[in-house]
Amino acid sequence: MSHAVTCTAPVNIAVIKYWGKRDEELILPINSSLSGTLSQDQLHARTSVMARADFASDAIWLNGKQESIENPRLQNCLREIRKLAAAKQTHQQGAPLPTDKVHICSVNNFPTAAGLASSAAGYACLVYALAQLYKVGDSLAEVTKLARVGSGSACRSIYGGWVRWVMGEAADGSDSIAEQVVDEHHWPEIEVLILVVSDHKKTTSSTAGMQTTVETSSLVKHRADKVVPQRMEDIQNAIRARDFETFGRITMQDSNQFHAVCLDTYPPITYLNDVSRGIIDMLTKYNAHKGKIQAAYTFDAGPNAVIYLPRENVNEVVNLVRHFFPPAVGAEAAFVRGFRDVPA
Ligand code: 2P0
Repeated sequence: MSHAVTCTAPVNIAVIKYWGKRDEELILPINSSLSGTLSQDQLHARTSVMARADFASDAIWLNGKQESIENPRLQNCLREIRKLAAAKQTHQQGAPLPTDKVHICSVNNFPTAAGLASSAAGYACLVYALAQLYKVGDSLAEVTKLARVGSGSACRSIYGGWVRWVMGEAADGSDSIAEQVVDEHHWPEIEVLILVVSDHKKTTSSTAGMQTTVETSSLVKHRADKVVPQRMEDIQNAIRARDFETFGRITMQDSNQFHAVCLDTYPPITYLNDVSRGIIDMLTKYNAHKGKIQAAYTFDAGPNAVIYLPRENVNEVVNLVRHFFPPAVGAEAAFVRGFRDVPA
């Protein structure tokens, strides 16, 4: 007998960035973080999982190509889910046995390693699908913990709307979970514009980059201990109050500090390029010209810009981008999207 589940999960884009772990194995961060989950209409991972007693071994295909199932992060997810399945007192009706082998097929509909949070959507989708398959993860909080051990930022893609990942204090990671701050209906005027500057694979992976940062940067300690806690409070209040001025300022400041921390790392990490810096300049001048913040940029571990902005400013900003950064220059207004519901 075979059991199969297919899910999709969206990308999330942090406005308070996660950068640095206190525990590499359990993926426990040195600071809390907060993100908006995008609509899954355009940027998503789609994962199918199938378990059968007669499969010879576990196997995984990513974007149509078979990859090693021995990836330690993947093994951690599979082991934790099977442990939960085995711990259920009675075998769950309609679920495979924990000993059945599983085949996993996952496809991203966007560049996989260009700093567009592909691992977040990928692991959120994988873990959600496996939890459905094995009928474990009784609460979404539990599922966020399972997603976290695949990739830290994945825990935030389990919810729609605005989501915080609470760093937690426990050494076993039991309180390091994602929680929804407000759902996707709370601030429907906000849109997300993604400017694809490059779809090449990034030069320094987030995992390796943040490890070097924790080992060498003094700025990151200051950031984690002294800056982020207050910013987490302030941005949640701004989101709840739909205060775009405060939200936008903190978003841009936190992106700037994350990239300053990258430069404070030794050897330094550079994710932004000249086009990224040009986009920062353009939006800084646009906001100054308007006399208040009308659009807020943020950059992850790559040169691509993500712009949060009220819908009424989308056309104006898209026209500015087209004027100053035509495709030949390197940026393209690729996606305009809002928020979404939980994985489906
Ligand atoms: C974030 N990033 O909060 C930040 C901003 C990149 C810059 O989460 O090692 O791929 O798998 O836990 O989750 C990228 O880190 O790293 C990331 P792992 P992950 O979205």
